[in-house]
Amino acid sequence: MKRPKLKKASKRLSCAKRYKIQKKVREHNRKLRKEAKKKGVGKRVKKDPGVPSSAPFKEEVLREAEQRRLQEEKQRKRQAKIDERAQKRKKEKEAASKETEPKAKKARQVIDASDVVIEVLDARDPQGCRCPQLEEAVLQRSGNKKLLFVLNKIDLVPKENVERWIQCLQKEFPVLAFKASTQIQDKTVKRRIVASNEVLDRSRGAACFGNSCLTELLTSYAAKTETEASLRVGIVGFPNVGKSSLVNSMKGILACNAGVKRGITKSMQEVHILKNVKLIDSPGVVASPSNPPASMALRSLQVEEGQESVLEAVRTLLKQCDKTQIMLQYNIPDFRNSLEFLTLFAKKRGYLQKGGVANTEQAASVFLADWTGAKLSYHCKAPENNSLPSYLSDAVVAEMQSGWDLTKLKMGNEETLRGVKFPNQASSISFVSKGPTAGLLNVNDITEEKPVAKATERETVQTDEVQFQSVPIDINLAAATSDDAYDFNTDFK
Ligand SMILES: Nc1nc2c(ncn2[C@@H]2O[C@H](COP(=O)(O)OP(=O)(O)OP(=O)(O)O)[C@@H](O)[C@H]2O)c(=O)[nH]1
Ligand SMILES: [Mg+2]
Repeated sequence: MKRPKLKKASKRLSCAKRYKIQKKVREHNRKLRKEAKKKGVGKRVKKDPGVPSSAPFKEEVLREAEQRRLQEEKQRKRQAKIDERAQKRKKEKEAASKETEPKAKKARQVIDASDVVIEVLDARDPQGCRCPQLEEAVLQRSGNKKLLFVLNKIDLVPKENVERWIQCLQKEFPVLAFKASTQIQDKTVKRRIVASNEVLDRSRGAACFGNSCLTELLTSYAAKTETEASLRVGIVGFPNVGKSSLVNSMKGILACNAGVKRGITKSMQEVHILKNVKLIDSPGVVASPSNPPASMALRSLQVEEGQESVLEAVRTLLKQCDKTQIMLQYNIPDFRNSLEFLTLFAKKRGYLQKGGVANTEQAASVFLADWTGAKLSYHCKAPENNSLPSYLSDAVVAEMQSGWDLTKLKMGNEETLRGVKFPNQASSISFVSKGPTAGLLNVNDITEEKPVAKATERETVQTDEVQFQSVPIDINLAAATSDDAYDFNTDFK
């Protein structure tokens, strides 16, 4: 209000207005405090009073405090690094599970990166582990690449069978018999496991055979190549044939992750085994969906990726073998179909769900793991006179055999066969191989082959059913329960 005779109006407020403003400010501050409390912002941290100058041992106390601070900082940094690495691993895992195309590419990458390609074959079904596309790709690549077969897991096959397979396969490529060590657990300490060491060899799995022969072969080949760079040896093959175990056995330490689960190796990994030789471990070759269901059950990652039920895979496998041998191997009574087999197997092993119901899914996973893992002994008959595949000619065979010290290889194989403890024929299941398994090496194959594959697969399933069943039926075993009404006699003759 402007008073007369004065230039400026007074700034004085009326008391009511002043009190009103003060009240508003109080309310506002209270609101801020309340919000801060809600967010968890605590009270102001008390200032460190420090060490008074008059305190005795002031220097020591300060030094101790400084050390504690440094230690805490170190701990924080370490934790941050661990978190960062975990995050990175998680991202890589997610990326690997998403990408399907590069998986097919990786086999080609390994071939391109190698001077020598080792195709690892499971001795229980060597023909089934061969991938014609991969072999052809090696032969087509420039640079005089060599292909070598390694017959792994020979300890799970009768001796005569291994010998026959070596004779059969060496008509095409040089073959080396191998038994990888399945008990290398140490990532740092190199502990060569010697076969004659009775203490270590008690469990059979620890010993490794064929590694010295392979080392000698590769070193002598590396010496012949006259290049300064080390010899690159690509290890390829279908999942679970023992590629990583072979690398570990050659190195003597756990250099690559290996295990019963299929598809453990997700990327290429280089491992120096000698000064001039390095091995390249690789993920398993992707099996084409056009393969017969039995080959897919053993070689593909369909079950792991959830594209096929384990029960269906077991059903397919059981059809390929003799029922009596399965009964003897698993020590279970007669069964009429795969579901009954799995129920008996689950009860025998104690795989039970709530209420004592047999967990057939778990039983099926264990059964499948037996067939590709390190335990079950089964074998396929080697063909008497096998003709060369279309991509091989006598000249190519001679070229592939040249450069290797074949007498040394023969002697090495004989020594390996003398050392390994083989199962006898009677305790090994005889299995009917479905022949070489087609693999996907090109990204284009995946998109091109899928529709055709589906049709072929259906056809194959149908022919299987005609062969093994009196009436073709379509049973979804995954959904079947114990009281599902279907003809039990249709599965087995
Ligand atoms: N009994 C026996 N088991 C073996 C032998 N070699 C490998 N295994 C087992 O076979 C399983 C598969 O071995 P891996 O070395 O992981 O096979 P991989 O080919 O690298 O498999 P992916 O990385 O999934 O492609 C493991 O359980 C090994 O213990 C062998 O010579 N004898
Ligand atoms: Mg591996």
